[in-house]
Amino acid sequence: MTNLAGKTALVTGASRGVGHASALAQARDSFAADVISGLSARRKRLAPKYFYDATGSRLFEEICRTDDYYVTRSETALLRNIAAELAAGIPEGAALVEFGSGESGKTRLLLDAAPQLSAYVPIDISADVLDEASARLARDYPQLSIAPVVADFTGHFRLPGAVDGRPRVGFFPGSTIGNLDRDGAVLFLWSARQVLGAQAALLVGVDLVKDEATLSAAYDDSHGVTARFNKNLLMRINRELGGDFDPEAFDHLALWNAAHSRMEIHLVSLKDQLVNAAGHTFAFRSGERLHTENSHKFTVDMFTRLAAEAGWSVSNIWISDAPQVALFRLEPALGEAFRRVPTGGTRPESSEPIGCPQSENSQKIIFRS
Ligand code: AVJ
Repeated sequence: MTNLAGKTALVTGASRGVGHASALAQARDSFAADVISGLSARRKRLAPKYFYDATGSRLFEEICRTDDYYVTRSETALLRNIAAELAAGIPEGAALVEFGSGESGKTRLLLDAAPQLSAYVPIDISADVLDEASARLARDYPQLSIAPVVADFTGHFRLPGAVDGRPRVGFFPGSTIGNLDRDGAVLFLWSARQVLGAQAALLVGVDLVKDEATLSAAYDDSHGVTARFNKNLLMRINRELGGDFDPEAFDHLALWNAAHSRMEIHLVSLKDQLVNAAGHTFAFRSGERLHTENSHKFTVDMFTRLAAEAGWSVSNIWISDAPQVALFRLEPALGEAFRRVPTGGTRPESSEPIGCPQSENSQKIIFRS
């Protein structure tokens, strides 16, 4: 680990397994492979991680500023209000580990409230975003060691050796966990527990189930920003994989899937058409959908059970003003060392013994604006 303060060059290279150019080439290959398999499937689909090229990231920021998309607004207000309480649960000298850190915008609320943090490990798949965010944080928090890791946070990675021996607090805000299906969420939470170790806590931001009108407006905002965000996926395929999608020939569709407790977004073909991309030709029937995102919504009970399946117990829950989102504080559940593997995946390598006394104030729900 290196304290970036006062340095002219960032040290993110140390955490990268491959050079930048070859990482880019690899990313393009897996995008192509996923487009080919996703558009060839009987039910066409593409993973939401592909939304976030430079244009898509900008459009997402724009979504967050719309009146209809409440998730970011509610969560930021909540974090601001409970920052001191969150800080009180962070041990002296702890390392803050953020999964999918992006611009690290909300992180500052925690860093400001918890000067006892000695290190910050932002993990993100985009090296450029990570470099920029790390440089700004190094300038603004000179006492903090910053050890960025370029990785897909749903995959396997190691924490930088220099956070060894420090208590770790995981941070996963933004309701990003809602993008994962149930098995994926359990597997992620399970891996996070392995990575964070025995003395860990994990702060997770989760969107709550609410009335359908509020949900639908959030995923089909009146300014059409979410529609543009969704269609940018087609433009990205055109740009990067030589595609010839006509974005006008598709409609943005947001719908509430009650059976799975999730909002879904799709692109609906407005006519029978053939589209070329990544060296292949794909047929769309009129009305056929390309499924681009799931955004799961939880009740407090649902998320508590999900976390328990991954070996975490809930020590605190804070809930924002309406439209409500929640922040869960999780601790490793007692007796975790004896639990079996979660469903739907293989057990990630375990390097540390698990198990830590359960917090005394478990299940305290606090409603905060
Ligand atoms: C960034 C995954 C939390 O699911 O609400 C916003 C993405 N998609 N509008 C979400 C998103 C459409 C967002 N997450």
